[in-house]
Amino acid sequence: MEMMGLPVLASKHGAQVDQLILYVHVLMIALFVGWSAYFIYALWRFRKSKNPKADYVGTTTHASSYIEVAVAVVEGVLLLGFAVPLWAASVDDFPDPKNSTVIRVVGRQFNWIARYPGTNGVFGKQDLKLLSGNNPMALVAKDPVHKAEDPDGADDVIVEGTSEMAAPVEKPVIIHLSSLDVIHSFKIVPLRVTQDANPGMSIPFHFVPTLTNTYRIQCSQLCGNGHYSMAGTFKVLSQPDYDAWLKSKSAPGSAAGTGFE
Ligand SMILES: [Cu+2]
Repeated sequence: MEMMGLPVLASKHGAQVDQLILYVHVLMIALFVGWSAYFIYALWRFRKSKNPKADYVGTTTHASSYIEVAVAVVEGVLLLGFAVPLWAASVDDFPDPKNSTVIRVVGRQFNWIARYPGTNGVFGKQDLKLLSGNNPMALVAKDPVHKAEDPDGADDVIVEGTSEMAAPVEKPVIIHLSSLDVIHSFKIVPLRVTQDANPGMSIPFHFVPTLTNTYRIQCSQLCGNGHYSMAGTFKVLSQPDYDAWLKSKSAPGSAAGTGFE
């Protein structure tokens, strides 16, 4: 893949994505070279000096039909043999949430908010009526009046304002993605993930990060005049580093706590 100049690959399914990109490029190169050669041949073969009078019968060979069929077969193989299985695995074969890092992510103009279920592993309840600037996740447990109704949400970790997220390496990550305002798109190139964030919808997607590093989250839908600044960081850490990271975000007085109490 290095010859294609693709960015570093840091997720399990990403190899299949890169493979498909390579195959599609090989087909496109073959078509480009083939059609270009035919174009030049036609310019020479049907030049005016040798063909002063138009031939109304034209060519009688079926070579072009066979080539068209061959191209369609190759395209069919790419679609049915590679693209569809990859897509099916992305939308159907979800890892067990119990063995995954589950994150709820909300995009808004112009940053990302992330919520982790906290030490009990259970996400707190949400109630749209409680949505406000101070409670962008509409959490029951973060509302001063209703907080006693949902003890599960009390330990939820919310990272807001820094667009920072993290997950342990070699463990599946499931992200439930939504938006507070317009359509955004959550993209991390080295992890080969891109998913639109739609207001009113929660869309899950999954991946397994394979390389510890800090990656850039970018918004890949033009979502307003601050779109360029809608970047975040996604840290892939060792399990102990991740545990420490999550703890630092849940500590009182950390960035995660601001605006709710
Ligand atoms: Cu955006």
